[in-house]
Amino acid sequence: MSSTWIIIAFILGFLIVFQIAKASEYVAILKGEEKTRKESNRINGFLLLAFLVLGLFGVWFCNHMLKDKILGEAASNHGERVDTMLYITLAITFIVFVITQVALFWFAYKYQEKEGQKAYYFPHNNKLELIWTVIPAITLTVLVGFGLYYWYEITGEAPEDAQVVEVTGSQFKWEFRYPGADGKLGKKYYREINAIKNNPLGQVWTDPDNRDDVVGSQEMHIVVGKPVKLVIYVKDVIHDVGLAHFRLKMDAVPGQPTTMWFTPKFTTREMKQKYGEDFTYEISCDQMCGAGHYSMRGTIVVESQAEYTVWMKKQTAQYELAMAGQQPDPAKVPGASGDSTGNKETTPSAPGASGDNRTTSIR
Ligand SMILES: [Cu+2]
Repeated sequence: MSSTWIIIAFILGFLIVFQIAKASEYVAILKGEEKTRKESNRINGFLLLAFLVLGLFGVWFCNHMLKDKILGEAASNHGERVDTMLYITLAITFIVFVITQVALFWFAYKYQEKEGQKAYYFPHNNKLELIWTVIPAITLTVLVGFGLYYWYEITGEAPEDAQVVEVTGSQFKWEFRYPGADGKLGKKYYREINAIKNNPLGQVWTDPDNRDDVVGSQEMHIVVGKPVKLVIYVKDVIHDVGLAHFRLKMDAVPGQPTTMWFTPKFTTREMKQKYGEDFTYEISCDQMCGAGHYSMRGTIVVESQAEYTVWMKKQTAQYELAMAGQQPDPAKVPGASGDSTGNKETTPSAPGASGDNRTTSIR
């Protein structure tokens, strides 16, 4: 019903505009074309001026209304720099915006057609060309230079003591893997991926480094003030790890792991104190990846080292879950005891596989 009314309103509107245009055409004929043109020039000049004033007011008003709606303080060291770059870019573009818009609309008003006023013929000026080419070129080079510097820092080598978290995206969820006490992530092979056998990431169980790796879904735990290196994988299409509060974003590309690192500055609790109890650090998918793209939201818990250690102690290595679930064939799984006493502990035979002890805290 409402669409019928909208169509009727459109038709009426069109008829009114059409009639007004026709009427002004008759008026023009009656008054004389030149006089009408001058009058319409004057009106347009004033309208342009009004548009300038209203437009600038609108810009101010939008910024004023929306300034509390943006994400708040950046919650990582890299984020601070990204924000600084953003504010510098905004300041520069704002100055250029105001100068060009005022000049555009003010000139259109001031130099409208007038009796006895002739346009000045000004075809070329090398000096002006040089100024408005060189100044933007230098400014953009500096901005891009800073951007590249920060980009290479974010995607470059993480500090030695960085916590490593592997992030794997798939339609439509995030999975996280943490190295156990050995600090090493075990090998993966895509053909090993088997959700029923409790191996969602395709860990290769013969690799001893896998024995203590912890796998979680939808919630990532990291430590405040400690660098985190994300190693990003996907199982299907291109996704994108979006960490808006940390001002970071990285494509997750099939067949090509990507990395980035950052240091979280505030715990989730501190952010809740600042921005209200419903604050959540969010990991979103920033790449349209299918019908359920919108639901690909995970959370990040930033906590103290002590809290993280307690949390990590409560986790069970994926290896243990997988072995418990599938009643492994002792002949195939090295060191698997396969007994039915409920004791899920395995005694891996491979050398260097002693990092199985879940009570040992992660660095
Ligand atoms: Cu996605």
